[in-house]
Amino acid sequence: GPASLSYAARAKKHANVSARALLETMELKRSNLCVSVDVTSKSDFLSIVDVVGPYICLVKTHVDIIEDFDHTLIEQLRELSVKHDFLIFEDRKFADIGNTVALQYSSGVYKIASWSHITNAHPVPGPSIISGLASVGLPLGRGLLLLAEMSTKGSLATGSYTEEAVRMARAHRDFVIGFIAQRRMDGVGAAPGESTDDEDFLILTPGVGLDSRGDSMGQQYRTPREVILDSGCDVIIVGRGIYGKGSNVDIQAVQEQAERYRAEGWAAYQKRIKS
Ligand code: 6AU
Repeated sequence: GPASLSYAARAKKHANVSARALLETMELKRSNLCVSVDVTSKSDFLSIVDVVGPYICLVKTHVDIIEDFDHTLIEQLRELSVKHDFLIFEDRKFADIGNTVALQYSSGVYKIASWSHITNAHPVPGPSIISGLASVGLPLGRGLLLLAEMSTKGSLATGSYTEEAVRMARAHRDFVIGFIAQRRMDGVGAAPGESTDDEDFLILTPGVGLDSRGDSMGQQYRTPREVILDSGCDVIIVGRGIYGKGSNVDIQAVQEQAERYRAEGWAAYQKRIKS
């Protein structure tokens, strides 16, 4: 399956512009690290993105937590994405009817579709959430991830819910490029005899930490090696493990942690494709 192929080989097989660009960037920068920059001030956000930029393939944002948000933030984020060559993933977790999510994606204060290469959605409303978002994102070359599983204790996204999410994605492979999940989804939920050999969904995995096994609010962490080598996932998403927990950002420490997670994630990938 795709887990044994190089990111470069997989890039060639992807029709979606954003999936291809992500895989090419991963290969070029030797990085399967996505940093989740969940801070509330514009200046902290931009200084973290600038310092982790060289080590990442993707920046994940929650723009709606930034207190002093304005459109210069997006302009500066785009400049940094060109300077350091990474893609942008707004972690919006859409979860409404098609018409509403199309408006939330295209309009409002954030106009997410105009700057975010990748976004994500909960499959809970059914296939109409994909067609609603695709009506906005596909003409712009954007890609969507479905939340097939979650990293939190007691998650309801398991079993037949996860299988149904994968079936929904399979029916919309032009726009759905993969999943937020904890393991590979190759063949999950396939009918008996149904061939899924040609599918290659990207697995982006949060809940990654080297120095902690969880937080006090239900988050659970695994190491890059457990995620990439043992579970066959493609991208590690790391937030507090890199930017820290206190209110003051130590920019030197942020750089060191980004380097450390990049190296761990890449070593696990190299081990995987060689085995
Ligand atoms: O590394 P952390 O725990 O500081 O941050 C993890 C990030 C947060 C969450 O909103 C997000 O990953 N996340 C997601 C995503 C990416 O969709 C899903 C999930 O199951 N767990 C999770 O933590 O920004």
